[in-house]
Amino acid sequence: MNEKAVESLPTNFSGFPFAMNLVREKLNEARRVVILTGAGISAESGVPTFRSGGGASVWRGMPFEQLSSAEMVERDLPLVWEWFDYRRGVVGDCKPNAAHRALARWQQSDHFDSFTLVTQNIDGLHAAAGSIDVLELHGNIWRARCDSCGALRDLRAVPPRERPPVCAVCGHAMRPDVVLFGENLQIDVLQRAHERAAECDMCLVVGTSALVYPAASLPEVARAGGAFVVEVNPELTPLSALCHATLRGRAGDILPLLLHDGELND
Ligand code: BV8
Ligand code: ZN
Repeated sequence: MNEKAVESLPTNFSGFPFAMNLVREKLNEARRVVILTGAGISAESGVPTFRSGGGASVWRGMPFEQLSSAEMVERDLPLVWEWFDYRRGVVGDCKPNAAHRALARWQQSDHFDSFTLVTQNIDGLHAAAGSIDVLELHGNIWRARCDSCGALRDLRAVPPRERPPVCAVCGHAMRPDVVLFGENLQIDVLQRAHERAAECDMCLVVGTSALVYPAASLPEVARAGGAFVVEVNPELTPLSALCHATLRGRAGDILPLLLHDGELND
């Protein structure tokens, strides 16, 4: 399929088989790839999503945006720890699915000159699938952080009753190492994601409702930089209209089919 034919496509073509072949073609030609994932990529692992009825949206009668907020850390740190201990209990037995594994294989295949995986997820499943250098925009549910000296602790090494965990360096009460609503993202992580998005030639957006900023601005940056932008999601999102192609389906079904090299697929 030649470039002209692709450029003449309506900007948001989602006729499935055609779109799949087009995306496969573009992905195999791509040299600098950025992948942005959200809760949807972990849905098939059993991790509840937030907004697509996945069950992570309300707990003890409070919406998750209120529980996962800077204000709640100030107001009731013990409750924030209970909320994240509950979430860790849910995520603890979840394993990477075929979508996580496909992305890890793409990275290991060295098929691309540059491959950047950016995730909004805090479940750690990309690393568990073998992905490395994952840009975790919103932190990681398996770590505690000290807001006074910046020290980190792996929560798998902290006794469950030690709540809040105590900083081993300065003795301060620690909080989850997760970016909460109303908190800034780690600037170096966000900057790296932004730079890669601006210079990529293909951006794949997988399993996000594209409502949370600044994460949701990355595909916009990629598009403005001339990248071919693709969405993988069973539902339409505010991002869909900006994409060159939307693959309406589940990440675990679609991602393993996208990269030609047979041995890469699940
Ligand atoms: C910031 C960690 C600057 C916590 C998360 C008022 C005050 C302060 C800030 C704001 C404000 N109003 C707006 C803002 C900005 C705010 C924001 O964007 N709010 C939104 C809701 C409007 N952003 C922030 O606060 C950010 N910081 O702006 O700093 C600042 C500082 C001070 C004051 C002002 C500004 C920080 C945002 C980070 C918040 N932390 N997570 C936790 O996990 O508890 S965000 C949270 O939402 C998760 O990380 C999650 O990943 C993320 C996005 O959700 P999704 O991943 O998209 O998940 P969702 O359930 O929504 O969608 C799932 C999708 O998957 C669906 O589309 C579904 O169709 C699809 N799907 C389902 N199954 C599958 C599938 N797809 C593929 N395959 C499948 N099988
Ligand atoms: Zn400390």
